[in-house]
Amino acid sequence: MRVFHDSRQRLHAPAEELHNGGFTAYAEKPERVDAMLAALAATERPEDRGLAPVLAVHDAGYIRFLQDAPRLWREAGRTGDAIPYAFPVVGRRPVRLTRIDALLGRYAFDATTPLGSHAFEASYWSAQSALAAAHAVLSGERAAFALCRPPGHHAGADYCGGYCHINAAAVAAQAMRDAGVGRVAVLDIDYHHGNGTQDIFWTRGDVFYASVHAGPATDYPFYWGHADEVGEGEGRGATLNLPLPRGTRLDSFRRAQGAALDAIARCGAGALVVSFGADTWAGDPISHFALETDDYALLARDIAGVGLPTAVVMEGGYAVDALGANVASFLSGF
Ligand code: Q9C
Ligand code: ZN
Repeated sequence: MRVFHDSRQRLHAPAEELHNGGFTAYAEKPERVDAMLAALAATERPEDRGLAPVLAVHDAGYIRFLQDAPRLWREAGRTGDAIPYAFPVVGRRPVRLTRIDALLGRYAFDATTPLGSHAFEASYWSAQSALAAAHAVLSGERAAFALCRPPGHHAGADYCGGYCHINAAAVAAQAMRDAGVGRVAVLDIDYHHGNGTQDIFWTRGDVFYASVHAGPATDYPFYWGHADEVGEGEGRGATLNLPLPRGTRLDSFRRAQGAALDAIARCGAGALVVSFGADTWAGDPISHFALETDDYALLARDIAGVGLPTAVVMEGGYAVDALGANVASFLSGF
């Protein structure tokens, strides 16, 4: 399978994150890339398709913020990574502020996504890798893998969060639409709900979003991913959420994914984007499912059975020592 990755994706390396009330080492670290590269055959560098495909799903003011934030942070006299701490919560009127802390609160939905000076660059190339995989399958590959990192599925049109800045899966799905695929499906099987992807396509009927994830009553991102979220307007019925309890193993995960695949097969999609997270693995340090390495090959075979051209986009997975084997197992199923 063709694998796309750019070494600039490695540059983003925040020192610490706010986790359960204290600062801990950043889980979404560049060593994740090394672990995946070591387990995969040769990779290709993506072509640079520019900002236009990114701006097709993201707000221009938000993208400018991602580019400017590290400089504004330094100009405010700060060192280290920019971290938001005050948010314009429900009911606050939109005000045009320029203070870095106000911008951070406006364009982030959590405080676990530090913006180091390379966040934009790394995420830009992560999105280019996803675009390359999308174009590879549009040109006839049955499946292609974008070794994305930073991940993307928590990033919405105008917000970052959950280690994500640019939503690579959404950029890829939109690129497929713009290349003439009438309907695109996104299957999200990261441990966490992909709130950003869901939000981006919430009112649209042309991109079907289905997610299998840890129930938001116990797990991040809490405010999205409940079973009754089905989309709105033209997008009503084009969002499917299948939350599962902590401790979930292969049998019930596979059943839920099967329900998502049935819906995808019925929706008339001409191409598929898979947001793949290996944080469903039993030993993941921040997650609570119980999948085993061999399970991923089986899950991938079920996905391949739908018969759609498929761009696989990497999302989470934080057990670095097992990450290569888990990704290789998943890709072997296609
Ligand atoms: N105490 C992805 O897998 N932190 N993002 C949760 C739990 C955020 C995960 C805190 C986890 C984000 C792409
Ligand atoms: Zn995740």
